[in-house]
Amino acid sequence: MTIMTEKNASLAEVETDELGLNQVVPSDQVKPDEVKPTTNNYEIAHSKSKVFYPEYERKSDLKHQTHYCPGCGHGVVHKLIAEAIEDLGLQDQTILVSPVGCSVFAYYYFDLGNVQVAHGRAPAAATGLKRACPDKIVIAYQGDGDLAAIGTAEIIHAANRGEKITVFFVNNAIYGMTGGQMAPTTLVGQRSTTSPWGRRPVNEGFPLHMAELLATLEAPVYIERVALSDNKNIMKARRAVRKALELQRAGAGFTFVEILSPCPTIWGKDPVEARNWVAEKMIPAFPLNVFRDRKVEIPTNNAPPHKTVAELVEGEKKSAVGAPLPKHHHHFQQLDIKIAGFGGQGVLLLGQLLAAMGMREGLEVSWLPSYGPEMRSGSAHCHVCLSKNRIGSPVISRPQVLIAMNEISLRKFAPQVARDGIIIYGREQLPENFTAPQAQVVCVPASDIADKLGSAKVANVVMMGALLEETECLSPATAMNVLEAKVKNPALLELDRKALDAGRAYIDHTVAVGALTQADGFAQ
Ligand SMILES: Cc1ncc(C[n+]2csc(CCOP(=O)(O)OP(=O)(O)O)c2C)c(N)n1
Ligand code: SF4
Repeated sequence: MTIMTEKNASLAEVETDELGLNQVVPSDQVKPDEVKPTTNNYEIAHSKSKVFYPEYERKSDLKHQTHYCPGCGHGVVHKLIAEAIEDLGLQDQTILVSPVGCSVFAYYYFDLGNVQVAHGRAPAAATGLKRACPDKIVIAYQGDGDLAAIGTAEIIHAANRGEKITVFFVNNAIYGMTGGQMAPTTLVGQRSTTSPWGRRPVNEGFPLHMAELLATLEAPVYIERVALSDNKNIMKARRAVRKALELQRAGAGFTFVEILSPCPTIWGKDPVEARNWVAEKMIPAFPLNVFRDRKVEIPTNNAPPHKTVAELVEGEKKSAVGAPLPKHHHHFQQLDIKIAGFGGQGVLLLGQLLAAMGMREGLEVSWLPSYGPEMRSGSAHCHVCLSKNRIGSPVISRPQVLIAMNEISLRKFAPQVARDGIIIYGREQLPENFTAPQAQVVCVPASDIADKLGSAKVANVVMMGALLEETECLSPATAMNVLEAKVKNPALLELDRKALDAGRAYIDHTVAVGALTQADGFAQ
């Protein structure tokens, strides 16, 4: 299709895709045999936005078509968003979070930073993106099933926190992608596959009015409902989309545009009938309105001080002990440690202490706990990463070191330990029939040692001493430094000091004289 207005672009050509979006082939690229005679003195007035990819790679034979049905509102909304981004010059700084639903493939069309997230989670993902990259324009694009059903919590809390994101909410009153189940926005009396009798408030409740609901919150700065029912309303929708993005660019808070949108396929209508249905049925049920348009003053006097973790730890380190720590040589790029036992054995605390020590020694660290519902005597374990580089994931599936405080943990996690890894087991002897051929095993009767020192509670610190001596991963001086910062009771601190020394000494002396499964302290 070629759209021209009178001026001088005589030979440029425009190809149309299903969005009603047109791709311009500039006149200098039109091959001679493609040139069709046209009226001279015309210029192109309407073309496909540069914010769309020139070709869509989802399917090789549909490079100029989207997957949307003819007359679908998603195509129109895509066009409005793309043109607004282009006109505002935001293409290089915009991140689009696409949902689950018919618009799940938005990232095949928009040439932006693209993130596709799990059903309903777009506002949560957008929150993380915007907070991590405050200079970016972050858009969450969602359908009504996605936003108002599975994602109800995410949208309400993102709006309530006043996240500086823009949400475009495409309300077509139905679950489109999955074949027409009832959505929270399905109209009273509207039939769907899951309400074939028509929605009855007595059974399915009333439709959710998300714009009105969010407008009860303090934080949002802009909330408007628009409709794709006719050209006039589409122009209003165009303005609303632009306004939301402009507000975000200006640093304002949460902006939300609900767009009443046709779904001809599921509604069983042709595109024109579907548009009319938006006008005749949807707008009376979901009145068009600007529900919020004001800058909200959010008190900042109680905002927490912005300090990095390193700055906070540095402060704590200075106040804990006067002398600077000696520099410890780390012989690893990354050390993955799993610590497991019963709740109450100090398993999680031991992990926290190691992470705090790693931070003090300038390492990247992570600590991830995992425990059952019981506070005491249930099983508990934690994952600790100590690394010279940024840590990709705190989840450890192949630990290099396992600290097992009881037999259950030993049997459960020993098979996970990496080849040539180390298992430190908190008993004097290994249980019968236990083997871990890929790893070295060291037995340390931590509870007995702790008991002799005066408190079974410090068994975890005994294990820490054993770990430090066996692996030399962190410095004992740092361990004491961290304990001094944490333990305020001098008697308990003294006990911890003894426990740390006892764990180290056990590895140094007792293991060497054969108190373990074999003379050098290592199992077969
Ligand atoms: C966790 C999860 N639950 C359910 C689904 C199935 N599912 C996919 S899309 C969809 C509904 C989408 O409807 P809507 O958000 O209104 O978008 P539309 O397709 O109408 O644009 C559902 C329930 C899923 N993919 N993931
Ligand atoms: S099913 Fe409805 S929402 Fe999905 S692409 Fe088709 S018209 Fe659009």
